[in-house]
Parts: sequence; C-alpha cells; structure tokens
Amino acid sequence: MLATGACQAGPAADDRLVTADGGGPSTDDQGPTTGGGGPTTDGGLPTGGGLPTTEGGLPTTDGGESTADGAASTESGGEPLGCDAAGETPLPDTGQLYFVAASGGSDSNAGDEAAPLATIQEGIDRAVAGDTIVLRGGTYTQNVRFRDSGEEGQPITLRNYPGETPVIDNEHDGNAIVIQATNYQGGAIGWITLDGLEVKNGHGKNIEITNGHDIVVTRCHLHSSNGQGIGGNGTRVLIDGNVIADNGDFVGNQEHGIYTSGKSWTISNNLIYGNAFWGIQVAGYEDISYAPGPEYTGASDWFIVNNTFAFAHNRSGIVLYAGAENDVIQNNIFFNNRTDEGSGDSGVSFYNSGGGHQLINNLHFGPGPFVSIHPAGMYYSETGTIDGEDPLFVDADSLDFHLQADSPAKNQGAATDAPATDHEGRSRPQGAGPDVGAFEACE
Ligand SMILES: [Ca+2]
Repeated sequence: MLATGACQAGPAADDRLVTADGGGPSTDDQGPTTGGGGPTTDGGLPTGGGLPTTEGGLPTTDGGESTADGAASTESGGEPLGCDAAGETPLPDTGQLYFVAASGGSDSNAGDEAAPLATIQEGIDRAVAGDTIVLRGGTYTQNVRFRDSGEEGQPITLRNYPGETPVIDNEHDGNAIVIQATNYQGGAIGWITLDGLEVKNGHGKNIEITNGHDIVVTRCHLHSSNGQGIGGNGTRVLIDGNVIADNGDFVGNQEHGIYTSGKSWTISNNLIYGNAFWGIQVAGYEDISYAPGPEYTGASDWFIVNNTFAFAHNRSGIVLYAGAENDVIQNNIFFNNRTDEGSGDSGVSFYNSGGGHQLINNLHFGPGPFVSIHPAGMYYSETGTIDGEDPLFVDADSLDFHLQADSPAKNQGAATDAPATDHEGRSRPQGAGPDVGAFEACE
C-alpha cells in the first residue's frame, strides 16, 4: 500500500534509468499541433480506491453515488467514513496484464511480472480491450502512442505498478503520450485509461488526445512540457485527481495546463498550478476539420469541479474561449494566479465565449478581480462566490494546498454532483458539507 502522503505534491522519482527508445511512435501523423491554434490540453496525481469508472458513456469520478447520499449516510448511519487517503489501486484481476520494466526487460519476453517487456509501446501493441499495461518504477525515455480502442466497460489501461512511480520523460522529443487512431482523419479512439503515471518534458504536450472518447486520466503528474499538460479534443473525458503543473516555456501564449475542445468533459480534484498561461482553456472550436462528429468539437457541458488553481504565471485559472457554452465551474479555489502579470482577472476569464455558464461556490483570492469585463447575465450566472478571502492552505509556498482547520473554504462547496472523493481518494464530504478546492479537510 502506498501511503499517499498528506501533502504529496506528485510523484518525485527521477532516477534516470534511461532505456532505448525502441518502438515508440514516430511523429508521422500526429494530427493537431500545439502551435497553430489547434486544440490542446494537460493534466495531474494520485487518488486511489475511487478509481473512476466508465459507465453508460460519461466517466464518473466514483461509483455513481451522489455526494448527497454519502453525506446522508454519514449523518444518519452513525458509521464514520474516516478520513484516510485512499491506498494504492490494486492491479485488476481481469484481462491480460503486460508488465514493462525501465531496465532489464526485453520486448521478446512474455511480458509477465517475471519477464517484463522493455518498451511501453510493445505492451500497448499487444493489449486488447480489457487489458492493462503495468509500468514498474523508473524512467522511460520513450514516446507512447495508442492507436486502437478498448471497448465499453473494458478499457485499455496504462498504469503504474502499485507503490511505484514510472516516469515517462519525453526529453522534449514530440508529445509524450499520444492517443490517436491510426488514421486520425475522422477516426475516433476510445476507452483508454491512464493512471498513476508521471509524464514530463513533452515537446508540445505531455498527453495529446485526438478525437478521443471515454478517455480517463487519473492520479497522474503531468509537468514541464514546452506547451500543455493535456491538449487535443474529445468527448466524455474524465481528468481526475491529477497534478498538472509547470507546463509551458513562455515561448507562445498557448501554454496551458489543459487546452482542449469537445463536449462533456469532467475535470475534478486536480491541482493545477505554475503553468505559463491559463490553468484550463475551455476551447470552443467548432471548426475542427478532422473531428468525427460534433461532440468532438465546441466545448459544452463541461463540469469543472473541486480543483485548486494556483500560481498561473500570465493568465487566470480558467478561460471560456470562443464558442464554449453551458459549462459548470463549481467548488474550485483560484489562488494567486497571474503571478507575472498583475492586471486582469485572476479567476475565470471569458473570451468571445458563448453563454449559459454557471459559476457556483468558488473561492477566489488575489491578485485581480474574480471575473472582469463581462458582467453576470451576459455569459454566465454566479452564485456563492467567496471572493478575497485567503483559503488558508497549510503551506502554499511549498505547494501544500490542504486546508487549515479554520479555512473559509471548509464546508462551503455546493453538494450537488460534488465528487464523492477528494484529490487523495478521501471521502467527501467530511463534516457539514463538501469543501471548496481539491482537498477535503478531515473532520
Ligand atoms: Ca467538509
């Protein structure tokens, strides 16, 4: 069991066990690129027991039970839920497991635990729906490309070995992980899960999703790409419990934590900090020529809930961009974004946005206004904002975004559809209601 430390800021291993880049995908038909205004994105770190599942299409953060139910059971059942962070997710007992080692493996091996493969790509190429590629700890200097889909209820999963931290270090040689059908022109790819990985130094993006559906990214630490943590387009995508940090090299202005298009994205429980520009660009591009259907374009029906946004360098936490419409932004903390550029809003920005957005029970603290220029009623409705109050993190300077006992963010989140676990897999809510931000304080 991996004790998910109370203030773990993401897997830290960097032991540089470099393996040959054998079999990694080339950048032949990579599709959209970061530079040309095409959609892109990025993502984050470990939760645990509450591994999101894909059911009925839209991935959910939990088993589908509402937080309200959980709260009721806590109060009436008399059975305290406890406040432990979730342990490491055990390996599945269904499907084929392919093990990959950062050193000592061979792609001619069986790929079982005793005789692991050498390249992640070999594991992916062998996997079919329902299978899992398990990475041992260490550093993989490889590019990774998914070309084939899983099936509904049987995703293809790429994840860490329990308790170990695999690091995919792209060394700025193309996008680190690409999820894109063999012929991306109009082709979709789906039912892919990434869990418990550290991905860094992507050139462009740490994760590229092209025409993805039913994609799940959980407990990952995505950092230090030139461009974005996650970029691309898709539908029914869940980004939960990740750390998405320090992406962007300040060369262009499209260097965001997440920069994506499409319908029905759920972005929950993430720590999104230190990125060059916006934490998330909700990019409502309708004119994506390679999209297989309208659900892969625009940016509607997003649910951005219980994230903590901090220290974005040149922009705010979230921008609703172009045709984005009908998105819900709920229970998030926006803390000292625009560290390098003091003017302008530092919470949520609207840029040629469509309407119908809802801002619900968010907390915003410095340096600029929560939202500027666009009054409520023009593009959005707003309720329950806590503005200008320090959320009292345990130690923001050290990137410990847990809440102190007297934080004004405690119990101020809206309960409707709040995720049933927090960034570390801890039961939410604790106490009188869900907290605002990625962490639920123990009570
Ligand atoms: Ca609470």
